[in-house]
Amino acid sequence: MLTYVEQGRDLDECFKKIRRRFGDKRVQVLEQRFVTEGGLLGLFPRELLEVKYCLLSDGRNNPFSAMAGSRSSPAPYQGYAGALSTDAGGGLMPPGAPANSSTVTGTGQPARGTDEEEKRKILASAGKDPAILQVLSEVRNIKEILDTANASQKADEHPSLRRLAGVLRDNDFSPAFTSAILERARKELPLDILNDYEEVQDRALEWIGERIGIHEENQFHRRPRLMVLVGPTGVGKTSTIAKLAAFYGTDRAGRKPQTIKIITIDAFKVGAKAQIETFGNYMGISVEMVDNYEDLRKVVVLSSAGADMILIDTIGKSPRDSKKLGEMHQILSALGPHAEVHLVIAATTKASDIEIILQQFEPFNFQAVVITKLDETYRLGNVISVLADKGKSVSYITDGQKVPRDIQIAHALRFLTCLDDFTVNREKLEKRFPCDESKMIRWR
Ligand SMILES: Nc1nc2c(ncn2[C@@H]2O[C@H](COP(=O)(O)OP(=O)(O)OP(=O)(O)O)[C@@H](O)[C@H]2O)c(=O)[nH]1
Ligand SMILES: [Mg+2]
Repeated sequence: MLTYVEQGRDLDECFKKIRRRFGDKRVQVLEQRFVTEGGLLGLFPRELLEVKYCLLSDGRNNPFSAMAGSRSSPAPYQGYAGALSTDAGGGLMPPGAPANSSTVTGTGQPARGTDEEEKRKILASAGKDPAILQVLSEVRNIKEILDTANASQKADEHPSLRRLAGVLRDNDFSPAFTSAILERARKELPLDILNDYEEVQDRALEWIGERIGIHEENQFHRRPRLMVLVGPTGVGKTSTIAKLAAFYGTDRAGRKPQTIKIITIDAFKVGAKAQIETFGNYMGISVEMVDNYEDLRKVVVLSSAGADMILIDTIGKSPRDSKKLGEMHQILSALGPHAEVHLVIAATTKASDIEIILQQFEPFNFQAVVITKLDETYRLGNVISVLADKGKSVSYITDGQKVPRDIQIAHALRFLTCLDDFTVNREKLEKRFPCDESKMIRWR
């Protein structure tokens, strides 16, 4: 079997190159991997996707019949060099091909059952590989962009909806989210409302707000309440721990101050200890450092006496580093099933990366997401779209570097007022999404 290799920024670019080379011939992708290339003295290298593939003839003359029988070298995806579409499972399929189309065995007979099983296995293992997740996510994005572009170019689209589509896109809402809002507008808004753009955007803001999941704080915690923050590096976990400690540990907002303790699983990072200890000393909060399961278990038991709440800070983990994520997961299992896990994500993260972060941190069973660095972006559509799509809710938001001031309990209105190019009718939205003052954090 002759195999070929193509490199590109992403799968789309690789397929374009394959198409240039082989026209509309069918291909079978055998392997995908990221390779680094170039760079000056090893600095600033470029990461490229490398696709290994072979040409497919039709089923009667199958060029990879030997491979189809080999379970050790499965073929992750099939596709045409010419065009791509994704099947329900995220795999690439030739346009128009049935979702369960199968490869052909060495005898020329379709091996539907085994290939279905094979495909499931491949997709399951692909679902754990961040590199493949990235590729799948980008392919899905390409498809969504094409779908929305087609939808918004409809000649008979009302001008208000065209304008709304543009504003949603500029705010980085995903094509799927944008399409859903436009579809709802087409269905629900009569012509007199469509003719009034202000009214159209008010409705759109309401619909966006409805899709922002807000995490309801459990009022009846076991004592002490264990709250853990996990997430990628540098997103603001430690700063948020300090903000939370100040919020729950003082009588601001009319709450009874709670006795807080902090544990940090961050003993490896230079300066990490000093960072949180300085804050702990200032606030009179005890801070413990641990780096393994046993010590965490012991420290939690010891700290539990007299504590209302134990905040656990963790070392930032790259979502690409499955091994280190696994180690952190193992250490945190010392907390038992009652710990509340919050995943911290910066609002500046692009949508496809948020998807990967959510997926890679899923084993931590996080109950909610903390969105940080709201002050650093005017585009929140990425965060809103992905969280809505994945059904995740937000517990807190932070919008600045000042400890303890720059934190709030999550609220739909806070997201809506951050959107660019929308004129927010605050009064109307406050009625639609009322603020429970007792839950607000008011430092300012
Ligand atoms: N603008 C802005 N900066 C923030 C916010 N939250 C945190 N930061 C800044 O982000 C940087 C990293 O914050 P940390 O709290 O150390 O982040 P971390 O997630 O603990 O980092 P690691 O422990 O290295 O993974 C610091 O400079 C913070 O001041 C925020 O809401 N807005
Ligand atoms: Mg930290």
